[in-house]
Amino acid sequence: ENGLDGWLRYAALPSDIQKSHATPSTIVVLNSSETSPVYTAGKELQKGIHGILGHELEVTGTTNNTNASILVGTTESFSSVGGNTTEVPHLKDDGFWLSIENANVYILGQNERGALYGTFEYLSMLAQRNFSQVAYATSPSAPIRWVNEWDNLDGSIERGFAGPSIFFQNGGVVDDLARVSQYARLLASIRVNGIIVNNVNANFNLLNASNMAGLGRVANAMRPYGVCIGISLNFDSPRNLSSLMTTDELYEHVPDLAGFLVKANSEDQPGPLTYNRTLADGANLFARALKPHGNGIVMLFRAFVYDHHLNESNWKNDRANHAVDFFGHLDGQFDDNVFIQIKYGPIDFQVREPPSPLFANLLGTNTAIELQVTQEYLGQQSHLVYLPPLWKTILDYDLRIDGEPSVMRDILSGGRLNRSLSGYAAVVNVGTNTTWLGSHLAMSNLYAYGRLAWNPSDDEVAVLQDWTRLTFGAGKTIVDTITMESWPAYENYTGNLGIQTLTDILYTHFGPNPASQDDNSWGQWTRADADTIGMDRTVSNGTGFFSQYPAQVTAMYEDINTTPNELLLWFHHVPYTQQLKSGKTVIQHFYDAHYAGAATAQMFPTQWAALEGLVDHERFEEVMFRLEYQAGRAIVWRDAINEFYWSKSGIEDGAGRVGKHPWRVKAEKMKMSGYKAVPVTPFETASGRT
Ligand code: BDP
Repeated sequence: ENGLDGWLRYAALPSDIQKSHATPSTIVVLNSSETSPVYTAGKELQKGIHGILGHELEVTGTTNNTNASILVGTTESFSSVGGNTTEVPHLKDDGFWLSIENANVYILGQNERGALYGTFEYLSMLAQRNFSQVAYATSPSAPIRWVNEWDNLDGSIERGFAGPSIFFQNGGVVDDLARVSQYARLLASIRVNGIIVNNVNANFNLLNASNMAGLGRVANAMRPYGVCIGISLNFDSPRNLSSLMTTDELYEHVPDLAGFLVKANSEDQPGPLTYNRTLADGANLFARALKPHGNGIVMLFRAFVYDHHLNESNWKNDRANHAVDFFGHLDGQFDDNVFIQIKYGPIDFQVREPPSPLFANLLGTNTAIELQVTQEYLGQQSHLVYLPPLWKTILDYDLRIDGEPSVMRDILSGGRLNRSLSGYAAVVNVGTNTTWLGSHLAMSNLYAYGRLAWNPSDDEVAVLQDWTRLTFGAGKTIVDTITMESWPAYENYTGNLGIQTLTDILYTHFGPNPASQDDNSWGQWTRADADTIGMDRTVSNGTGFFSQYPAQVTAMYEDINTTPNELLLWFHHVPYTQQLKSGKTVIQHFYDAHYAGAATAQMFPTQWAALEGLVDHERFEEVMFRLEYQAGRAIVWRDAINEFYWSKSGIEDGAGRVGKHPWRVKAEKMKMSGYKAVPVTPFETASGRT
C-alpha cells in the first residue's frame, strides 16, 4: 500500500460480508462516449465492485434486462429510454439521485459529471460496509469547486511538499500523464470539477505553442473524470512573449477550458495598477476574452493584493486592511463571469485568523474562498494537522451583514447575497510522491475539502471517519485512533491566542522564528516588545481594521472583553500581564498552551502504535515516522517560543518549566561521532540556546 489510490482502494470486504450482500448482476451505462464521465462511471463500478465484493460485472448499454442491475446515466438519458424520473427532485448542475433497493441501483446525474459523482458515492457506501436502502438527491452548495496547483514549468512546486510536479518538467508538460488521470479520479470522487494547473506566480512561457498542445493533453487526461482545467496567467505575458496565443487558439486545444486565475499586483507580480488601470479593469479584460466562449467559464481574480514593502514604524499601515482597501470600492464593477478569490483570512493561511472582511464588502460581486490543503504554515505535511476544524471556524462564522444572519457558508453558496455563481478553491500542490501530499494522513485534508465544498454543513469528524474507513479500514480502533486533536495541538505549540503561526516569515514558513515576525516588510507582525504583545486593530487606537466588518462584528472585537481568547492578540495589543477570563495572564496562558500542545503531540505515536497489525506495514511505518518527527519538533517549537518570550519579557513561568526543557533529549548530551556543534539561528531553536 503506497498511498497512490488514496481513499479509492476498494479493499476487499471480509468474505462473509461479501456473500451476505445481494449483488447486482450487470452495470447498465446509458449513452456514453469513451471520454464521458458516464463511461468512466461504468468502468469504476466494475473495478470497485470487483475489489470490494469480488464480483466481475458486465457493462452493457441497454436496460432491457430484468435482472437486478446498477443503472448509471443522466436523468435525461434515463427519460429518453422510457425511465421514470418523477421521483427525482430538482437537481442543480453536477447533482445526482441515488436509489438503492436491494440489488437494484439507480444513479442518475443531472449531468454526466453528476452520474460519476453518484457512482463514487455508491462505491464509498459499499467500501464502508453501508448497505442501506436509500433514495435521495444531492446537489452542490456551489458551482465552483476547484483546486489550485502552484506548479512551475520546470517541475518544481511552490509550497509543495511531495516531490516534483505531476504536470510539468523541463519547461513543458510531462509526456506520461498517468498520474494526471489518477489525480483526476481522486478529484472526481470528492466532486471537484475544476483545476488550475500552474502556479499563480505564473510563467508566460506557458502560452507558447508547444505548451498549448501540452495543456490540451492534460485536459484530455482529466476530461473523462469531469475535471476541467484552467490556467494561471501572468498579466505581463503580451510584453514578454513575441508570439502570443489567442484565447481562440487555447480553445482549440482545450475546448472545455474552466477559466483563468490571475494573481496581479501582488508580491512583485505585474497587474493593471502597473498600467494605471483599476483591478476591476484588469479582471474584466480577461473576463471579456472568455465571455464569447460560453457561460460557466470564469475568470478568478485573486484578492491577495497587498504592499509587501511595509515599514513597521508606520504600523498603522496594516496588511490586514489591504484587501478591502484595494477591492472594497470596486464592488459592482466586475463583469458577471468574474470571481474574486479571497483567502479565508485577511493575512495569509495562518493557524487561526478571523474571516476576511472582504466577504462582507463585496455584496454585488461573485466571490470564492481560497483555502489551503498544502500545509504551508501548518507543518508542511511533517506535522499532522487535520484542517477542517480550522476551516469550520470560517465557514460557520456569521458576518452579520446589515445586522442579518450572514453565515460564511451561505455567502459562499450564493444564497445570502443572491448570487448565482460562487465557490471554493483550495491550494493543494500534489506531487509525484505516491502519497500525493508527502504524508498519508495529510490526504484527509484533500478528501475533506471536496466534501465540505459540496456541503459545508457536513460534520468534520464524520467526514474524517469516512476517510479513515476508506483509507485504512472500518475497524473501530482504526476509526477512533485517527480522530486526533491535531489542529488545536499545532495551534497551541506554534502560536496561540491569535498571535498567528510564529514560523520563520522570510522564506521557509516552517520552523519557529518568532523574532522574524517583527521587523519584516511583509506586514505579518506581532508587535512584541519587553512589556506588550499583539496587533491593535481597534478603530479607536489601532489600525482601524475592525471598521471593515459589519457593525455588530466590529463592536464585538472593539471591546476586549467580548473578543474571543483565541483571537485576542490578533486584535489587541496588551501587556503580557493582561488577565484572561480564565484568571491566567497572557504570558502564562502562552507558556501553558505550548506545554499542552507539545504534550498532545507526544501522544500521537503512542496512539498510532495501537494500529500495528491492523493497518498494512508500509503505511504504518511511514505514518509512525512522521508522528515521531512531529512529537520531537513539537518540543522544539514549545521551547523555542516559550524561551523567546521569556527572554523578551523576563517573566518567569509560574510552573517553573521554561528554561528546563522537560522531556527534551539534548544534542550536547548525546555522543556526537562524526558531528560537530554549530551555532543555530534563531538561537531559541537550538538545544542549549547557543
Ligand atoms: C504565500 C506563499 C507564496 C505564494 C503566496 C500567494 O508563501 O509562496 O505565492 O502566498 O498566495 O502564502 O500568492
